[in-house]
Amino acid sequence: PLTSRTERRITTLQQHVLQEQHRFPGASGQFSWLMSGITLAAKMIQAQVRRAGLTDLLGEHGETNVQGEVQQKLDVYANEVLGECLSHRESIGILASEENEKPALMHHESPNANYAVIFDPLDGSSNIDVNVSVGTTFSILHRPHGEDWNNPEKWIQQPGSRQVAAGYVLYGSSTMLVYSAGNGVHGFTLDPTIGAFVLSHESIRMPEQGKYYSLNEANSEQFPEVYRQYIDHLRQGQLNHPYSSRYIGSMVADFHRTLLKGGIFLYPPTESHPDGKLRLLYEANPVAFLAEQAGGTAIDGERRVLDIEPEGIHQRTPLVVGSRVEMDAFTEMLKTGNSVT
Ligand code: P6P
Repeated sequence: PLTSRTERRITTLQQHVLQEQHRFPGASGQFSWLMSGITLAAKMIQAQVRRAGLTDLLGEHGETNVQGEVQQKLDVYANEVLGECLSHRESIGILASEENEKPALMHHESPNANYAVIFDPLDGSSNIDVNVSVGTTFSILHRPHGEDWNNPEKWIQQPGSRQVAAGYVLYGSSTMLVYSAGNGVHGFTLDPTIGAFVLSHESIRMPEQGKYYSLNEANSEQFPEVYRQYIDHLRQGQLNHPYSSRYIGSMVADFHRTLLKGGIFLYPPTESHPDGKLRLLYEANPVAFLAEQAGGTAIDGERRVLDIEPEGIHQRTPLVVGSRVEMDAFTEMLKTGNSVT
């Protein structure tokens, strides 16, 4: 065999997705071709995110930059890049984005366009101007049996349990793409020297328990009582050990830490947002899918996030997601109103 100069075997995302491909009945390369659209867009978006302060891509949409051009917000740019890269994937029939009111019906109404892709092109974009991590989320659904082109909403308004794959790109200290196609969660780090996403976190498992809780405590007065009780429980070290608070205000970054380190991330209902702030289809569903694939759980305060029957593309949901010990303790408190220890 060729003697390899690299210390370890390199698995690119493309290779990994091809290996996953066989799990999709009769998908004949459609899924991997679809995923290549997402990775291309991720590379293009990250190139701009890394240069945001230099290219007038910061700031509010509609301002004009020094050349008098209409200034593009980075998430408008990210939305266009994803739309451009994915609309050339004939396996995709429907695209839906946080940025667009309605789902886009792909122009090629080809019979084998069986996938719908829902994404938030740049989640947490209010953090860009202060150089804090942001992310792209994506959720992939299969066309419901018997559905045709007349009801694009039907393709995407399916419970998260029907996702065939989901994931996110985190533009952090490095650029990582984390995804699951229902066979575990796998993390890939972009190696800029070769321009490829390389497997760096294979089969990610959430630890049984972590040491961080993550939520916007400025809203505490507006939380339902049980949420306040629960956070006090953690804060007082009554769940086995003391906790630290970590809140970045970018869901992808807060969830990524929870996925790797365990702990719990919450966006509770508040008086101003009785259904919470996060969106079901392209924020809560992707992270809930990954959390469960990695051994954690995700609920909306009453039921499993992945069981929620969507009624609208942009509907919001409260989200509580994390590792087993924290989630069992929260669920117990919801049921009995008492702490478990
Ligand atoms: P708050 C970003 O705007 C976002 O949608 C999520 O990425 C993040 O978790 C949340 O909102 C932060 O909301 O109300 O704490 O600023």
